[in-house]
Amino acid sequence: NYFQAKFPRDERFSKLTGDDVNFFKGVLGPSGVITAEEDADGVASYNTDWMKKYKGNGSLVLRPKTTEQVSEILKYANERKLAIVPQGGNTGLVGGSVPVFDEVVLSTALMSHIEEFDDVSGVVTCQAGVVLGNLESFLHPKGYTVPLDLGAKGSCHIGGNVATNAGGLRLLRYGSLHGNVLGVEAVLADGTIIDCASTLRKDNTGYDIKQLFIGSEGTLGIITKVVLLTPPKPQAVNVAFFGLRTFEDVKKLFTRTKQELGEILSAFEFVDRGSIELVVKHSKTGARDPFGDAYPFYVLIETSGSSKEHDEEKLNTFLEKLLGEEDSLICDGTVAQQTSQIQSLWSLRESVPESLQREGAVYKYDISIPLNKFYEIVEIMRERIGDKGNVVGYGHIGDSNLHLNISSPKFDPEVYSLIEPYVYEYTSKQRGSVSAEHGIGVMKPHVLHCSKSHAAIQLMKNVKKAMDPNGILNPYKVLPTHEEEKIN
Ligand code: FAD
Ligand code: 2HG
Ligand code: ZN
Repeated sequence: NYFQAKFPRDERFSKLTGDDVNFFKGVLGPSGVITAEEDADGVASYNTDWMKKYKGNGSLVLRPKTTEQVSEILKYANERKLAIVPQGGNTGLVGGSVPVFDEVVLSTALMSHIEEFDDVSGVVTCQAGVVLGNLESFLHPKGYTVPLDLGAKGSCHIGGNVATNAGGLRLLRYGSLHGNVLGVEAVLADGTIIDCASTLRKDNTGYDIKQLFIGSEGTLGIITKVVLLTPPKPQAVNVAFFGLRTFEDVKKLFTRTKQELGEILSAFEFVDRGSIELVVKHSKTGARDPFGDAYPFYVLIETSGSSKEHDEEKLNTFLEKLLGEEDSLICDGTVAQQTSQIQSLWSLRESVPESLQREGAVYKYDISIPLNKFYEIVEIMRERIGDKGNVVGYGHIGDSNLHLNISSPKFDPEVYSLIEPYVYEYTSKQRGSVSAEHGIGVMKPHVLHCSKSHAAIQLMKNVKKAMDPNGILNPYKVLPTHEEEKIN
């Protein structure tokens, strides 16, 4: 834990009493309530995030099963002015899912029912707490799949995905959740249930209210139900991995790939040499360097289509063509033949975040940056940090989304001051985004202005005030506190 809030607890919020706990036990029954008094370890895990960077001091966890229970909880909390943190799978990377001080955690862990599936339209309706990987397993035998895929799919909840507008590895193919989510049911701070759980693709009846909840990170309402449009499961998935000399070549390869594999392309992911070294160093499954020689840059291309032979042939021909060209863009390349090989190649990309965690303290930046500047910030940071830390870059080239990560054996204020505010100011100058896909949480409210105008932030505040006048939903997150605004 090395995050220290630079603002005090908001004293408008009440402190939890025994009567409050008894009320919640009455609503949920004893099994739906975990208290620090009765189960300190149980509560501790809800207070700490996946990175172990953020640690709150909440003493109560509520685990409702139904929308009506969520509504009763919020109505009471709003009247009593008790602050609430919604929590899904707790895999968020910006500290949004855990208390900052003593907020009550409302977990969707027991809201895990898949309610309805239409096998003609592919529309699925489920409770917010369904684990993404479980939803995928439910859909696959029916010939469908989820339109988003993340390394955290074994733990993250669909409600958490919608609340963060998670991007992930296949956004390039299926687009963002703003397009794939057809409906949302949510509970407002005062307990009002907003039923926008439409299953329609077209519905232009005024403001599209559900969009407000997508990416609102638990600050506008608690998502209780999600209606998702799911695509057919591809019949054939192929993966190729390339080693390249320069980042210029990575960009050229992206253009060529779109031109030559466009209609079957489902991912174009990038890792640099430093990232691969971390994966190999920390692998528990014996991950190895993909090629005999080491290269500065690597690209993973995935295709998904309806004919294995056809796609395989297309990919092989593409690889042969690239290798055969004078001044080839690629130094080496391989196409996976079997499922196990596909998995090993994917794990060279997907295991980077976990490998980084084993290095000590990790300073994580998730930025949208134009492709012509994509890798420059990694090189600048290497220059600035020198041997005080390890700087790596990887991410979703297809979406211009760089994951810049820096690690040091333990949290080092000097390293930190070499990174921030520099990275945010640099991103702002390129008109990039300080959060491409992970959200703002408690990590970035103070730099929201780097990517949003004053007027836009003001409008966000007005929306928050209209939907949660007492500010009980996920306080200190997304919108800057008064203290943070004074610093700017
Ligand atoms: P949590 O972490 O529990 O919560 C995240 C935020 O949403 C919090 O602010 C919380 O208050 C709010 N929230 C949760 N549930 C609800 C709800 N029902 N109603 C209202 N608010 C709610 N993210 C990407 O975008 N792309 C990636 O490729 C990606 N890969 C990852 C890989 C790893 C290994 C890890 C650990 C994380 C990754 N993430 C990625 C980040 C994270 O997994 C996503 O942000 C995910 O969508 C969070 O889901 P969750 O259920 O864990 O939410
Ligand atoms: C990914 O794409 C995730 O692997 C995590 O978004 C990124 O660790 C990160 O910075
Ligand atoms: Zn990512």
